[in-house]
Amino acid sequence: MKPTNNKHVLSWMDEMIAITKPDEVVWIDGSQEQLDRLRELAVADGTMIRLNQELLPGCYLHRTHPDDVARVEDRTFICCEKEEDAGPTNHWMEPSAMYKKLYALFDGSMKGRTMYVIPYSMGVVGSPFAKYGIELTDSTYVVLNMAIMTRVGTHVLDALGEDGDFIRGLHSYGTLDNDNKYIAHFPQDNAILSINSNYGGNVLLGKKCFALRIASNLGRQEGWMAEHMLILGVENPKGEVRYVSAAFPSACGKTNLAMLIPPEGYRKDGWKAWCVGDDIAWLRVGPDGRLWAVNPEHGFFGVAPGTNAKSNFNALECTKADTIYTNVALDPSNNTVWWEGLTKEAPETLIDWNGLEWHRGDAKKAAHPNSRFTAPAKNCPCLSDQYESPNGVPISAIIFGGRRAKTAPLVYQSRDWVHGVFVGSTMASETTAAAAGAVGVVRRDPMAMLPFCGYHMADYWQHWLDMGEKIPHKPKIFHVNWFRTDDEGHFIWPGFGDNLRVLEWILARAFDEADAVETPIGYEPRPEDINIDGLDIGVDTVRDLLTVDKDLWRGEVADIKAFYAKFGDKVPHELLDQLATLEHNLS
Ligand code: GTP
Ligand code: SPV
Ligand code: MN
Repeated sequence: MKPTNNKHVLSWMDEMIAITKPDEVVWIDGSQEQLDRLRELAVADGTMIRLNQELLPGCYLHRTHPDDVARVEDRTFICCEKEEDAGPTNHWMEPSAMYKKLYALFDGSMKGRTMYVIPYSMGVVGSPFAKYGIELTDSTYVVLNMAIMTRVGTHVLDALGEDGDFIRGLHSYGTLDNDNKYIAHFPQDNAILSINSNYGGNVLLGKKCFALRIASNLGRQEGWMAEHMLILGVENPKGEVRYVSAAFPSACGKTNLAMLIPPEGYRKDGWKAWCVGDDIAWLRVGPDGRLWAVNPEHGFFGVAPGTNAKSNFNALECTKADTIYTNVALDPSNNTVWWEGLTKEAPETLIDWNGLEWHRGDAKKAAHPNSRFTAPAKNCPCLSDQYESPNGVPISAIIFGGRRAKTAPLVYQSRDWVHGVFVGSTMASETTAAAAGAVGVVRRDPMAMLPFCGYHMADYWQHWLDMGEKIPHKPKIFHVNWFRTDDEGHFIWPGFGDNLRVLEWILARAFDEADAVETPIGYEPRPEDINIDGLDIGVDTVRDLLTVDKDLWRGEVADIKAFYAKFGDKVPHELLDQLATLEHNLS
């Protein structure tokens, strides 16, 4: 018997079954028994390796195809009706042409395979923020990851009811043919088609595809925002919890900031940090006129390399049970996992992410730089008690940031909302292994949404400006950079837990409790306003980290002009005015 009467669900499924021709159709009910059976199946057919169940209970390792290790921005399409609505930063194809092309690729792609039907919710089921999706997939890896990353099961179908609408997602790993790999989004139909990949962000359709690319379209129509942001609660010694959300590009520190452990002196004084989310925030104006954020996800798909007990104790704790590791190294001595940065010294012998023997000192990496863990949110020792709150948490500060070896200072504050939107729209960062392509190249990544905005980026900036008009009690907007380097290329700022020192100033500013100095780019703390007690850097280093090098910034202005030029006359005039002000301030 089918677990739903919803006619939209059933008619769409009939269509997709006719195209993909699976041998069998299995509904995912969300029960542990069913997931256990799928884990058995995935181990039996080699999709996953069962790890040491005493040391890592419920944990498994998956290795992807060596050419299928990251998001593929080149193969990602926004298929809205008109090309100009996708904008210059998205790949576009006319929807009917894309459907035709992809349904030909999906034709019979599930022959000899099982189609799994995953009803899932982004957000707490039944809450005003929640949105529902169904992903059809032939990958047990996708099912088991979705069961961690989202709320999955029959209760979602119950919430949909007989007539409710949902986001349609169809995935087949196909043949993993790179030349025919497509991640295609159809905003008019709330539909996503993904074929020939079996890697994270390309195939866990609730995540970037739905919760950002499709949801950004919904947010624009319905007056809310879908952002690539962490959500963090900072509790001060008075016991007040103040919330920030922060947008950093992929692999630029969201998970780390979201789970930070306060420095020792701060802990002694009673500071605490609470994680609400590490990657995606949906933001709406509340009845009280503040901006409220929920994390629509149910788990963390985090970067493994660099995660250790010192850099991110909480993330490491998250991965100790019921976690799926992707492309990390296997330690055959005890059937556990390893990645670069987990321990100072690697074990002598490992099986690398390709499944090949690896020896300490080998030049190649044992774990892929974009290897990841999929861990349930409930594993997080610092999970906020507001994590499941149906209305989310009120945001007092929005923080933008990126990886900049020079140019961007440790922290600055925008003069107002419009200036903050300008700061977000001009964000730049060195590229990372999270997407296929070159690493370490500076590129503009507005609001960390370059790969995730499901419509024209300049319309998205306008939406940010419009939202500003709708939020009576607007969060203050800041920019941070943890990644300035010295002449030898070493990071100057200690980062990680010590980033709380910067958050302290940010939150004090957000509540009008701290002073600032004006610079050509915005407000900055005085160097002595950043607490460095217990650090081995001095106030002069902080002064260096806060310098605004006018020459570098004039170069920045030229680069922003060239970047804005790509968007033609669609760039909101408010942002052009901000650019003119910046140029004037630097002259
Ligand atoms: P996505 O999941 O790809 O969206 O990435 P993310 O923004 O959550 O990135 P994450 O927190 O996983 O950080 C990625 C890399 O940045 C890791 O290698 C971290 O070790 C490094 N990193 C994070 N925070 C800091 C910091 O404050 N300072 C320095 N130097 N490195 C950091
Ligand atoms: C990112 O690349 O920003 C991620 C990982 O968070 S993925 O889900 O693959 O997009
Ligand atoms: Mn991300």
